[in-house]
Amino acid sequence: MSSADLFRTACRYIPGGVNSPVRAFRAVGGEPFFVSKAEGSRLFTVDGKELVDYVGTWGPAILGHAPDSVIAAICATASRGTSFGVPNPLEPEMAELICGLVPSVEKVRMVNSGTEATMSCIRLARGYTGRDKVIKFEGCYHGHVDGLLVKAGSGALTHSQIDSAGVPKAYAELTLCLPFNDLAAVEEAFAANPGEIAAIILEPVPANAGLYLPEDGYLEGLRELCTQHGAVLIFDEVMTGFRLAPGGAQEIYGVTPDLTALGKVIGGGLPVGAFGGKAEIMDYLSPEGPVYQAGTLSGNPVAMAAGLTQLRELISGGGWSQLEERGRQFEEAMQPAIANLPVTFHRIGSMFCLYFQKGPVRNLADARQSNTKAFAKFFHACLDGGVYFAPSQFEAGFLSVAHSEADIAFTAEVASSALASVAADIS
Ligand code: KE4
Repeated sequence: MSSADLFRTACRYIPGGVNSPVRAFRAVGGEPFFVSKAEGSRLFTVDGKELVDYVGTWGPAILGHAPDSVIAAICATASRGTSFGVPNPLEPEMAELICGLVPSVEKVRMVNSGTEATMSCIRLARGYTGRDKVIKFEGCYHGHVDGLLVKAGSGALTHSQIDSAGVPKAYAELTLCLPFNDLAAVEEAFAANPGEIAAIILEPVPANAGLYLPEDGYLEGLRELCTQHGAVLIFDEVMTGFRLAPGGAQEIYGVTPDLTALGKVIGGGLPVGAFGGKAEIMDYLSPEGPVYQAGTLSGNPVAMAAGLTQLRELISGGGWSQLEERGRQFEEAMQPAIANLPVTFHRIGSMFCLYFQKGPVRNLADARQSNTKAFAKFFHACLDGGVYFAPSQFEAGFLSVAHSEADIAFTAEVASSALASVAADIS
């Protein structure tokens, strides 16, 4: 069946034809293609097209798709049973590896998605502090947690549902949503809500409104304010964890959160999330403490085997220096095409974003100035040329260890002609 046929059937039985909104191509127009196989840096569509993939299933495919070692580990482990509902040896193995790679994580609990990880961090911070309010930042996306779907990024932003229907007003009122890179706004929030703020949660490198970076001193300032006011500092590293560095963004910026949410890379493509941090806080979790959190498939052996194998291959293969080198090559290759256009290219490690505006882009308000119509034309021109970027201006792009220099050269060529085709729209 063709993508069009499959999508028709999907729309009959699945809302919007997709199991996650960002996949619906609503922001760029047209219909999503369906993939029959993915390998290395490539996607193979049911229509016989081959694409260089810069979405990488939104981050997990850091080694590229279907690495031999990960597939072998999944098959071998699954042959011994897929889930026991009883502890298995790979759970302490994964926990020890995560705690070894992320020094701020003294104890960790596995869950099944990034959403579960951030939701659990919030509940834990509230239980630990006895406070209810939470500070988040406009444009940051932390999964579809009720209280965090307030001025959220990613698909919520793409579909202009940054404050989702179905979230009770009472929940939203407990969420203070502030502009990113504005420490004064955070100081004012603490002053206006003395003793009421349980936590600050943020993406240390926001990558769900495109990709922009924390300004010098910003993360350190948040750390100081949380310490001063007795609030829990939560880094949502679901996307940046184990991607930007072994210890994630907190290693790059040298700022230590109290709790960290993790996901994507640690599942090797299977459904996995995790959250961890100070043992003093983590021990508030049931059965040790009064904060309840649970999951039927949390720590299941197949997902643990996939994640452990992927992380170990990253470590043994020096994956992070390869990712930085690929990212540098990609940025260099794109320069000639973007040099004289009013676009803004951001990159950190293997994550990047090309904003269709002259910038600067420091926060959500800036990001929303982008020419999303021009982005949509660029996206389709690249797709027609064999390159798949995220189908929204408000997402990041990802390189993997599997992207070759030839992939990058090919991509720069395709992107260059795609940019030429929209140059008139943005100049
Ligand atoms: P999941 O529940 O989708 O596993 O993770 C939620 C999440 C939490 N925190 C951050 C920083 C995230 O980026 C995400 C999920 N990222 C999006 C892509 N921007 C997932 C793609 C999708 O929603 O289909």
